[in-house]
Amino acid sequence: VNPDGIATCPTNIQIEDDRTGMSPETLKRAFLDNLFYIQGIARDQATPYDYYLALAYTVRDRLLHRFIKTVETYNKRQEKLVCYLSAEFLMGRYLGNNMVNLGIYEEMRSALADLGLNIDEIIEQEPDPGLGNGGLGRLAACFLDSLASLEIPAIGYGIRYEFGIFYQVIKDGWQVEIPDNWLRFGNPWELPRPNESVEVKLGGFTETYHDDKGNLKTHWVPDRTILAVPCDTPVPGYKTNTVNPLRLWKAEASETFNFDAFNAGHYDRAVAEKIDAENISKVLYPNDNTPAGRELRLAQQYFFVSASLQDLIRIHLRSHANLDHFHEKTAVQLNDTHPAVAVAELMRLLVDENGLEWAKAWNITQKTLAYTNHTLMPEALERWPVSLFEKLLPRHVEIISLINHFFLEDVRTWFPENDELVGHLSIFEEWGGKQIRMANLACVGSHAINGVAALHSELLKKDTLREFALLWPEKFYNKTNGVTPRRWILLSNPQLAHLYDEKIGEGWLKDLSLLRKLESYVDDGEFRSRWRAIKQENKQNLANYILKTRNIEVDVNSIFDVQVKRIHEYKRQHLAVLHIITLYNRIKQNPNLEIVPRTFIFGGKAAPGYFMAKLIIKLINAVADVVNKDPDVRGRLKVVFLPNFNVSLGQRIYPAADLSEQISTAGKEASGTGNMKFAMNGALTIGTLDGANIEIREEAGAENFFLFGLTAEEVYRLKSDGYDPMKYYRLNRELKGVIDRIKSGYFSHGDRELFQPIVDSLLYDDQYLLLADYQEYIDCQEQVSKAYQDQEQWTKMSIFNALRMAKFSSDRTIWEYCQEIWNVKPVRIDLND
Ligand code: 4GP
Repeated sequence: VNPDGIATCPTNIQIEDDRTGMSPETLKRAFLDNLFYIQGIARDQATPYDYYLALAYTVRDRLLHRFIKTVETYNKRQEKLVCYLSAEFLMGRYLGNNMVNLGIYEEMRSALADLGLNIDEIIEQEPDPGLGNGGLGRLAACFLDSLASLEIPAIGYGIRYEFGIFYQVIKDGWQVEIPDNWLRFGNPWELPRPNESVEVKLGGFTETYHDDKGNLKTHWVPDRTILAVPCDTPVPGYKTNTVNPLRLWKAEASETFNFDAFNAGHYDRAVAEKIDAENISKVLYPNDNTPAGRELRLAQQYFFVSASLQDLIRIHLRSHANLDHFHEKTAVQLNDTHPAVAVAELMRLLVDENGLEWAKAWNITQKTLAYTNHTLMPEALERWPVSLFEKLLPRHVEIISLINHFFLEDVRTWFPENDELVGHLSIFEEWGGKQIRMANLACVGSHAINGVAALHSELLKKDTLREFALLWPEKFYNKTNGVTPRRWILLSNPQLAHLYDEKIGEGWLKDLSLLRKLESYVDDGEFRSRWRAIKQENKQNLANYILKTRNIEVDVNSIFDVQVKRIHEYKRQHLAVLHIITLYNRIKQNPNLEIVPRTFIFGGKAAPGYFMAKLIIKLINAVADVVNKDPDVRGRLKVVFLPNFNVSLGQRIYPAADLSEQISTAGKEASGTGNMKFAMNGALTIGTLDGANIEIREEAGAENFFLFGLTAEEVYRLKSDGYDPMKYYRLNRELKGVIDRIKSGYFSHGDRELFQPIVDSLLYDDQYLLLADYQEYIDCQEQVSKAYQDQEQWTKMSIFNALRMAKFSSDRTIWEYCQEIWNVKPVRIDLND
């Protein structure tokens, strides 16, 4: 009974007031407290998901004072802020990463162990937030980690999709897409900020008027207003006090329902507007390296861009009288062209809404914005029909026309009578239905343009953005991609991290070049066997997972030969399939053939509308079915397709790989980032001279890399000389045998039609030159097998790869952006300030 005479019930919970303490004892009390008072559940009733939430809240508490202090410090210090505008943030699970960055992982592990709970099992409860398609979205996530770790004032701006990238299941060998309802059980990491909502307008028309000084002005009369509600997720740096916001916008109706319609009994109509508005942030378009080209997609792009820029202007005006110095305090990076409408929207906000003169606004806009290109595929460059743009954003079409007009006027004075050049540079594509070229808009409106690997940046200048590079060579940069070693080494491969810690301390996680100090250990037999033991354990873990999820037994002593990434013809998963069938045919011809056993592991999603990619998944599974069951093969070859490849599955796979397949047609993969994660975890790469492979090979040493295939230059030449894939088919007996086996229906229960589209595309078109690269690929794989037989030598190569990847830490990439493009400095967060 308490002093007021009210009976109290014993809870066995010691109420924990200290929400910042990091000792195992405090953490344990806080966890139990949250389980009881937030989850509202008794321990003996708690599900694993309850434990997850209680743990998440315990960790979140430890982020919040840092988060609040960070924002407070930024407001006070007024240093320049980086804003990363991206339609995708593929963050992966938060819990483990947040504990790692706070430095409480081990404390938490022991606190939970005391309670008889296993931290790894709890971590597995978190839904993997898949708000991105692949490389571009995951890069944004690595960048946020590095920005906070380098103590850079930054905000990530994007869309809070209610449904992320679909969940992939495999049925009868085919990909089937299931909606990803990731928010179903709530999201403990996000903090909705409804009081900071902004209005985003769409549709309608424009009209002109005279302002009080008699100037002719334009006014946008939209026909729809949508509320953008920010939801903030704290993103902590690794062992810094910096916790930056990832601000994702949720679309809501400005009024919940239409009262007049409701009163008149039209219930559907009363809520129609609400449904319409909410649709904008409903679902991520599942396209990678291809534009979706739908009205809703354009609405999504504009929605988050407008909300973010309004937010930035509001932040600026809180402490500045006007926007004259906006660009000195704000750097906005456009992650591909998805947010390129920012060029027009910032102009509109400055000129129409804040009364700046056009020329001044244009200067601010260009100095604020910078653009990163992520793809060389011409079909992937976004273009919007002017008619569609006009329907949603009539004022922006006018603004873009004016921007284009002034820009082309300049071009004509610099290059008189060069209509062809003008045609290439124009923001508008005139033929085949007028369109807006978003890459051109982004280039014209930005002060910096960059590619994501050295070769890619060169090819942008030589090809995709050639005319802009002629015009403004000084605007072009290269920023080779990187990945965060916190998630991709420490969290994914704790044993390897532990080995590093033991030898050189923990400094390598902030400065990956320190790993070079370990190079002398390659000659230490004991070190090498530890290295092998770690790989072996990771392989065993993956083998267990494969057995559990796919019911396939794999040999952990075989080469784990892995290709995980989005399924795309240019990435050439089907080239790897040709290799598998080559080995299979050899075994069928000579069942006693000695071959080095291999496990081929694939994973990746296909865009639901991309027929060939889906057929490639079916082919992989069809070949797997035959090969895995054929007694002649006697376990020497296994083929596994792991469904639903995502960030958390990646964390299992990269550390377990022996061989990393990076086999895109040269000149097609802008950079790749999976290639970096594999190498950091000690896989050797078989790859073409494409994207960042080139730089990985330079860093690891050519002798530690399996190179094959045509160069970008040779690809170009072969194509312009007239490429004839049929010639390779006719002249190469083994290749012919492989294709004929697919053709014969051998992998499709006698159905000769099923894989016909793949066969035809290879024989009669072969855009991605599989047949031209086939023989070199097969020969190179032969060398891989040979090298694997010398385990000591293989281990040395593996060690060199892992230790020499400092260049591919996203810390290095972000630091370069800070220095060369954003001109921003770190700001230290002092919790006692
Ligand atoms: C990807 C590129 O395909 C990949 O090479 C690159 O590493 C990654 O961006 C990050 O820069 N592009 C996309 C896309 O994901 O949707 O265009």
